[in-house]
Parts: sequence; C-alpha cells; structure tokens
Amino acid sequence: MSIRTVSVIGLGYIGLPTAAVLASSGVNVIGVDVNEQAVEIINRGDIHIVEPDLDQVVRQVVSNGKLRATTQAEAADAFMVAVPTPFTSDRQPDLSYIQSAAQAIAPVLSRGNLVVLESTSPVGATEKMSAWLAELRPDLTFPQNAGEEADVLVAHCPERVLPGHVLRELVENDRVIGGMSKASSEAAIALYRNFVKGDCLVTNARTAEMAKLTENSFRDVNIAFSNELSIICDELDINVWELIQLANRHPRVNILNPGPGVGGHCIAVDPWFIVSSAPESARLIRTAREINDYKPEYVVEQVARAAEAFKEPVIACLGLSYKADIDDLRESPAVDVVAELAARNTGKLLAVEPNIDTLPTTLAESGVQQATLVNALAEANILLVLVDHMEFKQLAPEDYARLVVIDTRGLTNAS
Ligand code: SAJ
Repeated sequence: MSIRTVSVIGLGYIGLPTAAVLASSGVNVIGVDVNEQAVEIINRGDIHIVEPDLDQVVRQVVSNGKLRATTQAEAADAFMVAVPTPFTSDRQPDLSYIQSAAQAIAPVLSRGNLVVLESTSPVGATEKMSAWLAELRPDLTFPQNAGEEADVLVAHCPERVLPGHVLRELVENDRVIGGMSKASSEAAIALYRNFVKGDCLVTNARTAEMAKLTENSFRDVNIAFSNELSIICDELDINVWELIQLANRHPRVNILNPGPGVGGHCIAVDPWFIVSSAPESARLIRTAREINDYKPEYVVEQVARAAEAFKEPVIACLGLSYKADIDDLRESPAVDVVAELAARNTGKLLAVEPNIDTLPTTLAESGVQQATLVNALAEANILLVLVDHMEFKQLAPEDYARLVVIDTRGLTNAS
C-alpha cells in the first residue's frame, strides 16, 4: 500500500511533532485539531506548545505546503490518532477523546486506509477504537471481523518520546507496532519507516498497549523506590544522596533520583491504567503510585517544620516545572508544594523559575512572588530546592550557608 497523505488527529505534544517530522520526510500531512486557535497558529507556521527546535520544522513544512492544519477530518491514506487519554476522578481511563477521534474520521474512511492509535492507552483500547469505527461504517470491514481481509487496517503504535528531546527521539527511538492483523502491522511499518531510524518491533495491539504502560510503570516504581529511601534516610539521619551514590557503585545496582514527587502527564497517569485493568494483581504498581503521590505532602511537612523556627519565615522556592530545564508547569509536584505552602500561610514564598516569564495566576493570587535567584537567596531564611535546573546547579555552598536547606533534588550535595 502506498501512503502519500496522512492525517494526524490531535496536534498536541505528540501529534504536532509527529505531523511535522512526517511532513519533513516528504509525506503530505493534514493535521486535525478541535482547537481552532491551535489550527490557526500552526497554519501561520508557528507553534502553540513548547518543544526545542519544533518551531523551525513546523515553519518549514507549513511554508513548503507539506503540513496543513484544519478542524475537520479529511480523506487520507492513513490516520494517526494522538489525542489525550486522561483518567477520571476515580482513576479509570477516559477514552472519550479516542471515541471523538473515531467519530471524526469515520465519515472520511475508505477501503485500504490504515488507522494507527498512538495515544497511551489501556489494554483493549485499540480494539475498542476499531469497534467504534466498525459501528459507524457498516459498509467497511475491520480486522476484528475480517482478519487479514479487512478493508481498513488498524494498529497501535505508542509514542515513547521524552519531552524536551522529542524531535531526536521521534526519529531515533525503536517503535513497538501492534497490528490487529499482520497486514495492519505491515502497513504501519511502511508508515513509520518514512521517518523512524530505530527498529520497528512487531507484536499485537494488546501487547503494544501494555508495553507502553510497562515502560512508564517501570520508571514510576523505580522512582518510588528512591523516594521511599529518601524518607527512610531522613528518619535514620543518613544522607540519601551519598547512600545512593555508594549503592550505585555495585555493578548491578542503578537507583534513580528522589525528588519532590513525580510529575508530567505520563508517568503519574499510565500506571493507573494497569491498576484499573488488574486491580487485585497490580499491588506493587499501585503502591509505587501512592508513594510518589505522597512525596509532595511530605516535603510540605518538612518545610512547615523548618518554618516554625522563624518569626517571619521567607522561603526561596527554586523551580516550578515538573522536571529540569523545561518550562512545563503542568502536573508539576513543585507547583503543588508551593501552592500548598501558600494555602497554609507557611511564610513569604519567593518562587524562582528561570524558564517562565510570569507566575501561574493561581500561585500569584495566593501571594507567591516571583523572584530572581540572587534576590530570593538574599531575602530568604529557608532554601527549598524543587527542580534541578542548570541555573541552580551553579550554586556554591557559600550562597546558601546561612539558610536552612531543604533540598529535594540533591543539588546542594553535588560533589
Ligand atoms: N523523576 C524523578 N527521579 C528520577 C527521574 C525522574 O523524580 O530519577 C521525575 C521527574 O522529575 C518528573 C517525572 O519523574 O517529575 C517524570 O519525568 P521523566 O523524565 O522520567 O519522564 P517524562 O514524563 O518526561 O517522559 C516519560 C518517558 N518515559 C520513560 O522514560 C520510561 C518518555 O519516554 C515517555 O514517552 C513519556 O513519559 C510519555 O509520553 O509517556
């Protein structure tokens, strides 16, 4: 099958870079998003999200006509669905965006089309998407009923790129391709070969779904181990950073870094998809989530105790983003910690975040002030390190010698 035109449904953190990289490989790409403002920005050759170098690629492919954005799905040879899969308040996967995407593409589907689900999904979601499409298009056959003879091919190929390194990882990372039929996998490989230099590893859709959830749960469980260690070490008066450094000198030990909690839109969410599918069996995965979710609360308590020693506590909060050297504040444990400190009136809060211009309104309205690193250190009596940004790694011991230090990232322990 020849794939000349691809429609990417959802132009967010994954869909837009994927659309742009695919377009720069020479494929005609139609990007579809319900957000009219995003569509308008992209068609101007600009971007509405933050990712290094993405603006240049988008500008180039929009100006040479290879990428065009629209709010209405159009006919194409292949469709890539890259929409959000959040969880509901009771931690069940919310597939409503996938269902909306199926409703949007069903009317324009035709025989020989390939539909790939890229969104991180609970096991069974690709089959569900295919069932929704089949319901809406009884005139076409799908792999769940027609196997290798199906008119429409369906596969899952989870995105696995690291925010901040998306353009490189989109090309270099291996891809797991789970077709609902052999023909579906082959068509998906042909699609990804346009821009992927890594290996395309073939499996079925359910295993591909579980592979993605497993990768992020593996990381979550390992971070939970280090977060638990940090709490145990506080109790036993041991420096956790020194401890980890020593233990990691064993040839088969590689402990990750403790922090103020796990943020981002993936690692703190995806393990719940496993828990909701196998609630009785996923005991370690659930406990890891609970440990990581508890860590911001633990940090707030530490700061509150330290603040009791001062008549007028002034806390320099270093970093607000969910991890180092990015400007992404969504689902950030650092923001949660600062917001909770503000809600409890723990003291004067000076937030230092070199990657943003203005504080989120919720923080500003609760009295948090934005400050430069120099001013915050000069005014504060407590130093709270929440993110290991490169600007903070330059700090020397004399810069904070007179402050009470609560360092969730081990910056002040760097040897
Ligand atoms: N963190 C720690 N300690 C560590 C490592 C990370 O506390 O040793 C924290 C970070 O500070 C952050 C959170 O974990 O708050 C997540 O950061 P991350 O860099 O581990 O991952 P993400 O969420 O930016 O991207 C992950 C990646 N998954 C894996 O590394 C297994 C990425 O490859 C996925 O594509 C992405 O999730 C996704 O979209 O699912």
